[in-house]
Amino acid sequence: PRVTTVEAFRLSLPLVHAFQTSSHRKTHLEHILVRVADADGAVGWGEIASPSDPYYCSETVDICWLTLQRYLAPALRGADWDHPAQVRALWKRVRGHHFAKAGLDIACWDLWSRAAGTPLARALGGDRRAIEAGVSLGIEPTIDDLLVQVGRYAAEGYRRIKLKIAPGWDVEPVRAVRAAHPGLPLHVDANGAYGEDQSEVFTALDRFGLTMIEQPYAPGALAAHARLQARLETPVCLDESVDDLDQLDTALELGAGRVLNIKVSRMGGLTVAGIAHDRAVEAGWRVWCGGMHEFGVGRAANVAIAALPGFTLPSDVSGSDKYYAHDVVEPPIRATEGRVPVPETPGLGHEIDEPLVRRLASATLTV
Ligand code: OSB
Ligand code: MG
Repeated sequence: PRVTTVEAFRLSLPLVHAFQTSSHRKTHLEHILVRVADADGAVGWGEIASPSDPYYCSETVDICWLTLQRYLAPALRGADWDHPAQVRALWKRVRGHHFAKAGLDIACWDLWSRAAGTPLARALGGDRRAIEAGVSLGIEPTIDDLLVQVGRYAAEGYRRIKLKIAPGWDVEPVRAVRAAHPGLPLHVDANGAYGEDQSEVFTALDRFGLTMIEQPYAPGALAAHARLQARLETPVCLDESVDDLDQLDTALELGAGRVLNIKVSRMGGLTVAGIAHDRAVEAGWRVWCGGMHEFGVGRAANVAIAALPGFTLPSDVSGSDKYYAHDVVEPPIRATEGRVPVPETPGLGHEIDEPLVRRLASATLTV
């Protein structure tokens, strides 16, 4: 294909329940949807799910918008490619900017697999018919509020619950949730909020039978993660620490964990996410698919990659309804008894409500 038009739409959707992490609180999320069209009239959609503020990563919505307009969309427009795995070479001179790259990468995979009549999951090499879903719960005002949330999602049948932790909100909430739900698969995510001098928290958390401790230390602290993993029973999971294949190589070599959270956005797209999956599984790590509170477009891409055989732990691909009252795709992503079906229809397998996207967009650009 040869992409002749790239369009981008900035849009903000209200969250059904405010989400608080170690760094900030959100009530709305603004993401960028991208639409690519080729000379034959084929269309594909992608999502740039970067946060609005630079607290999870340095890329923000504003920065993605500029990078897309100035570098990435012009590099894609007019270029010939046979397979979507080739498009990342078009912007290889651009360092970083993985969220913006991921949006275009997803759109090219969608365009190509739709035109080929193939479901995206199958095009990526995934054979699952459904994937196991977990939920990620933010920091709540009180432990009782947290127990209400946990009870609700456990009752809906989600396969595991992840709790955000931060200094001052760690051992006590985990103890309370564990006491209320002794057999529930449970893990924690610190988003890098701890220093190695606070590692006694993880010694305490090691006694609750958690499936993993996600990103305890800062992203660059691979050696510290390796030291922690060496003395814990609980597997350490890396998220922010691994945003390219070289960091993955270093993490595997050091034994900086035993689990990898693979995010399509953080890795710069589906192609790299697939390679990361192969390498981590080959090295004996377990992998699962993380999320960035995506709207339906990005969420559908997550479902597709999570259909690969190595994704053996439940993924953060909860139903659209956990976050948004009205999603931009039809049908919305639905979890039933903690399982999300993998679409059998071409491409992302969900139709984008294009009139809604155009109506809600606070800004649009065309390259
Ligand atoms: O660290 O996994 C994270 C959301 C935004 C930024 C970082 C993270 C998250 C989540 C949400 O945990 C996962 C989801 O999309 O359901
Ligand atoms: Mg995380």
